[in-house]
Formats: sequence, C-alpha cells, structure tokens
Amino acid sequence: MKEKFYITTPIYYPSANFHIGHCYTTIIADSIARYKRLTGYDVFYQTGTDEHGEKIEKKAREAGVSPQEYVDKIIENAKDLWKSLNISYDYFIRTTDSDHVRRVSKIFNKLYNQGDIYKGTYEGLYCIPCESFWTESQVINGKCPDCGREVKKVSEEAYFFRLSKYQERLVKYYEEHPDFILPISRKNEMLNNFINPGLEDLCVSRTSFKWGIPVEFDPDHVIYVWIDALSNYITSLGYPENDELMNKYWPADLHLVGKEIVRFHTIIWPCMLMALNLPLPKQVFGHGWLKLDGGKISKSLGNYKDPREYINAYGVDAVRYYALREVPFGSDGNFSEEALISRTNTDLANTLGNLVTRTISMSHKYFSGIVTNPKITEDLDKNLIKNVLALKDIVEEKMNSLKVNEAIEEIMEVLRSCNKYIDETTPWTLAKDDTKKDRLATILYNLLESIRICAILLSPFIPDTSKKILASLNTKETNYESINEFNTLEENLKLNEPTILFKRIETK
Ligand code: ME8
Repeated sequence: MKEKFYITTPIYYPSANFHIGHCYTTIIADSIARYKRLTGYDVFYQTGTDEHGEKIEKKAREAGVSPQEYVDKIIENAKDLWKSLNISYDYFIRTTDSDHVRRVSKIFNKLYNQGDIYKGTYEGLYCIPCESFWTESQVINGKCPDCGREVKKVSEEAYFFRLSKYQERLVKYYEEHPDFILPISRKNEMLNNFINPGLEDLCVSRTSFKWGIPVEFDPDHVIYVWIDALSNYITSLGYPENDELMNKYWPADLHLVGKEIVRFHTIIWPCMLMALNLPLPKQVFGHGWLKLDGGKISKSLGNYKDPREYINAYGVDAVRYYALREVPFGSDGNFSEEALISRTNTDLANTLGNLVTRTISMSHKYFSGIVTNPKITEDLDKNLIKNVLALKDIVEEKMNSLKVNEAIEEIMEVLRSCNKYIDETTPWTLAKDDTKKDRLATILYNLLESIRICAILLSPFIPDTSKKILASLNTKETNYESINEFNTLEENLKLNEPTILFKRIETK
C-alpha cells in the first residue's frame, strides 16, 4: 500500500481577488504535492477559502450584495486562477459548504459539552464606526488603528476555549517533536512571545455580526473565525461524522502557511486537537512574505496585478518557476516583473530551452531524429552520467527538508553542465567527419537521456514544460523508477520535431 501524504495551504479570505502572495503558497504546496505523487505517495492536497466573518460581511454590504453572493464570485475567480496555474489540489474546501458548517457545529457542541468551551465575558476596545474590536496593544493612543477615532471599552457575553488548560501538553509536544514548527526561529518566537508568558483562554464567539456559523444552543452568537477556519483541515476528511478519510489521511503531514498565521496553527490548532483527542499535525512550515517591488502587497490598497496577467504574458511555468526558485524558502522575498523576466530568460529560455531545442535539432539534422544507443564512451561522458544519476537523491534530500529552491537549482546545475558538454564535445565538428559518427551518436544519446531524467525531475515544478519535453522525446520511459538508470531511452526511438519551450523575453 502507498504511504499517504496530506498537505494543506491556508484557506484564504475571499475579501478580494487573490494576489501573487496567495499564489506563492499555493504553487509551493502544489510542487510538494506533485513531487510526493511522483515519488509514489498517496497524496491529499487541500486548499480552500475562509468565508465567514465581519470583514466579508462589511465588504458585501458595501458592494450591495449578500455575503454569499459576494464570496461566490471571488471563489469562481480563485478556482479559475488555480486552474491557470496548474494547481493540482485534490479538494477545495469552502467554510460555507454545508458539510463544513454542520461539522463545525458538532465540534463546537462537543467542546462545550465536555467543558472545554465555556461562557464568559469578553472585554475589549471597540471602534463603533469600524465595528471592530481591538486589544490594548493594538490601539494607538486610545484611538482606532484603522480610522483614528476614539475607541470605547465594551464588554459582551462570549464563549471561550480553555487554551490555558493545554499549555503544558503543548510545550511537551514541541519538545518531543523538534520538527513540528519550521523554520526553527518561528518555534522560538512562539515559545518566547506567546506560550512562556502564559496562554490565555481564547474568545471563540461573537454577537456583533451575523455572517458566521451560529452557536447551535445559543444562536445570538456566531462561532468566531479561527475555530471555524482551522477545523477545515478535518471537516474535509469527514470529522466528526465519518472516519474513512480521517483514518486514511489524518494527521496532516504538512500545513504550509505564511509566517503571520503560524501562531494559530501551532498554538490554537494543536490545543483544539488535543481537546478533541486527535493526533496533532506532523509539521507546520511558516514561510516568509513576498513583497511587491519592495513593498507590502495589500488587499485594501489593491496595489497588485491579477496574477493571470503574468501568466498570459510569460506563461504559467515562468510564473511557477519564478515563485519556486527566487526566494529561499522560509525567508522574505521580493516579487518584481523584471526579476521574473530575467529568471525566465536565463534559466528557462537559455539553460533549459536551448539545451532541449539544440539537442533535438541536432538529432534530426544528423540522424533524422532516430536515437541510436551509445558506443564510444569517454571520461567526459562518465562525469556527466554520474552527475545526472546523482540528481534523484539530491533532489529527494532537498525536497524532504523543503528546500524547494535548492532542489531546482541542483537540476539547473546539471542542465548547465549538459550545455557545457555540448560546447566541449562540439557535435557540429564531429558531424563533418564520417568516422566520428558513433561518437556523435553517443554524445547525442547522453544528452537526450540527461534531458529525459531532468524533465521527469522538473515535472513537479514546471509540469507543462516537462510534458512538452517528454512529448518531444517521444519516450515511454517517463515514470520515477525509470530515472534510476542511464541508458533507458528506447533504441531506435523516433524523436518528434523540436518545439520552442520558452522564447527569450525582450525588455524595452
Ligand atoms: O490568513 N507573501 O487568510 P489570508 C506570501 N483565512 N504569502 C502570502 C502573502 C504574501 N505577501 N499574502 C498572502 C488567512 N499570503 C486566514 C487563514 S487558515 C485556517 C486561515 C498567503 O487570505 C500566506 O500563505 O489573509 C498567508 O498565510 C495567507 O496567504 C493569508 O491568507
């Protein structure tokens, strides 16, 4: 039986259409999911949308539509974006799905019935015009951080989750599972800033807005977003109504999130799961933020382009490649169209595209596109073959430690060495001498075989391009096991005509 791998992205707020920051997480998760599928796992890749809450209610009111109508439109757009980016999710959860709503209600009732949720009084600072609650540390000189007006101390009845009860067990879990939170700096942040000072019980209901899942036994209250949102990772698997998928996929192997929501995933979520007596996720990875031309990407400022504009201009794999390659995973990074163009030109058009086109064109020119097996092998060849064969394990090691950009760079390095191999062996010179025909065939074979192996290893990252390359090679040897050995390319294979994979993008 295949080993399982359950990977998730955050469920994004559909308060506005998604931007390149949302694409960033979703593309990385997609490439990990695809890599795991390629290497033989039974993968469940989930993404979705977090649709309730005051902000969405307000946005819908401003737009003069119902909250449901408002989110439906954005979700349609989001699904279309994921399709354009070749996102291979297995499940798209919406927190307005009736299954999710019913299951969250059951989770809330269960926690209440067992005493983990209780009724108390919420005290906070409220900005009446903005209809927003703030904490002491958020307000600026007694004023609302959003609009600058006076805030008022208010108290309202609310339900609370006993987070404090789970503090010790949580710390113990961190200690016993050193890889639970990555990068390690984020774990220290959680301990120093939130856990060690003492966890406070968490307010989990509101009466100030309506757009949410009502508390069944007290319908003036709606369930406040984090209980609703975090539960998505298990309600999608049927919890608490159905065990089949839960038994198969839970606990999650990887929750991939942006660094600002690590806290919710590594404190609130594990405590909720402990209360429900469920195993905890194996790993939460908090990646850095993508800035846009050095500044914050802001939904409220709307200072960003629709990501489809980049896809239409440069191609889906250029965008995927750039998102995966540019930023060391875990650090903050910058997105700029100039850097996207430059990456596409150097890595995709020059290194990869040229290599594939040159090699296939030469095979057509010198051997009418027919592949012949290698005969004359030299040290130069042995070196190339050694590097190509080592790639599988190197990529595996990098992917297992989520160093996606380094995994890709290793493949690029081998592709660069293939280009160098062409320059060193100068096939066009050999072609002039009939006695060197066998040597020429060997060189082309080695190149084609290297390209085949690299194309398979690139398939999680740039799936369309990988498919195009393998289609040009016309080979049936495309599965993961086939890259364990060199010399797998079929004898007398007839190559298809070369295609241009990436055109060099000219800048003004
Ligand atoms: O927080 N750089 O939703 P959200 C990198 N609904 N990643 C970015 C990014 C950027 N500039 N901007 C957004 C929520 N992201 C909650 C989550 S989960 C149970 C509930 C990505 O729409 C990144 O993954 O604000 C970040 O954590 C997420 O989008 C926030 O999305």
